[in-house]
Amino acid sequence: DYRILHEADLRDYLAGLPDLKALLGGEPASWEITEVGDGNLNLVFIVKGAKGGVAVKQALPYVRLVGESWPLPLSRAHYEYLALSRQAQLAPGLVPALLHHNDKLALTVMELLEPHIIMRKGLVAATQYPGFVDDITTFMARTLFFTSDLALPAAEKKEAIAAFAGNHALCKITEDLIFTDPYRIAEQNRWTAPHLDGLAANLRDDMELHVAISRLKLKFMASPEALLHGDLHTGSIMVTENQTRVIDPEFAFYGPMGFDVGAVLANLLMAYFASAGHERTQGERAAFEVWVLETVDKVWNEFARKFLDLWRTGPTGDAYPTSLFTGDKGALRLEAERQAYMQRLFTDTVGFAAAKTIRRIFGLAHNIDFELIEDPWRRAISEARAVRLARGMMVEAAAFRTIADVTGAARKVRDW
Ligand code: SR1
Ligand code: MG
Repeated sequence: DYRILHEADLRDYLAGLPDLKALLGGEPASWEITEVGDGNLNLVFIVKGAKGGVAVKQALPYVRLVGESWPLPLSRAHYEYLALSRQAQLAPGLVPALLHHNDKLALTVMELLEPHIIMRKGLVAATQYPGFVDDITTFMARTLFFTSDLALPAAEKKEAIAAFAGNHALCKITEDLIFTDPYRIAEQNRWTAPHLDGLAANLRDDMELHVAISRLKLKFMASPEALLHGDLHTGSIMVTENQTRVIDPEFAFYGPMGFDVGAVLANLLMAYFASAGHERTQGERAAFEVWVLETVDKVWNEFARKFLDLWRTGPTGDAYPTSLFTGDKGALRLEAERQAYMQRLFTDTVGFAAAKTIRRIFGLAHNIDFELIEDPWRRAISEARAVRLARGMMVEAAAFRTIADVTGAARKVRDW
């Protein structure tokens, strides 16, 4: 039953769904339909009628960025729908409203987010988002805590892991493109050449880095701690000045929490390093860079505060049974253990943030933060700074004890 939908086909399909037809309003022939997808994998249509609009996402049976030579299961649309539904329960108002889903067509219809834009585009334009920290930390704290063994009975957690286990083709993309290819010769790697040729060769020869990235890969593959978004970069977040919506969870699966938190931090840090390469006044540049680093600090600190708060006051899962931590002595010991847990999660986060940075500079999929810096030397300088910080964060993740250690190191590298 699957077919790739084109405009006319989509119009007929939506016209056959009474609720959506009413929401759009007017005659279907008058609906304005535009394909706007600029991501790596899917088709995305904006449909506007006399009364309202919707966004329609359809998975293609291959990787859009590469073409039909790289097939990819349509089932990712099913997992994206599952994840969006769960995230909507756990973090209401922070994901787009789901209006319709069709597994066979690998198609999902969602609320049209207007006037939201992709956050990465805003960051490239040096826009500051005052509501972002509160929203993204609520999203991460709630989706990660409530799907973990800290909050769930073991059987429920295991059923939930199983529900996402089939999304392994998307995990494999991450395993290859983030955790393996940038560190070896791979056909699809690319970088700002020849400026970064030497750095690329260093990565391929750096055994400490190879051990560190392999440990992270193992953690990614073998630590089903919580339901991850799985691709939580600033291209998966839509914003206005005061609103945040997390989109595109097609990489969702049960994995290590630090992978999501690290993705957010890495993409903010890349926006920070890219800033020096973009045309903007000195004043704009300075204000933006101060804001981004403050945001990095606050994202970790607020996330940790909210997560711990949920742990102290929320439901109790089968890990850390309350019967083992009774009385004042038990309460004190459990609180110390919570702090130790957060420290381990921070170390994971630092390592994953580094991995998410290096892949954007030497792997297949790049980001516009760097790509839109026209002058290759300026681009390469921004990228090399990001790699310098990332190398240290990956190999010596545990030496970064607080987020201030990360932002402090970023400031030093920025002036390098
Ligand atoms: C072939 S897919 C490349 C990348 O696009 C997605 O956004 C993920 O980040 C993936 O790694
Ligand atoms: Mg995406």
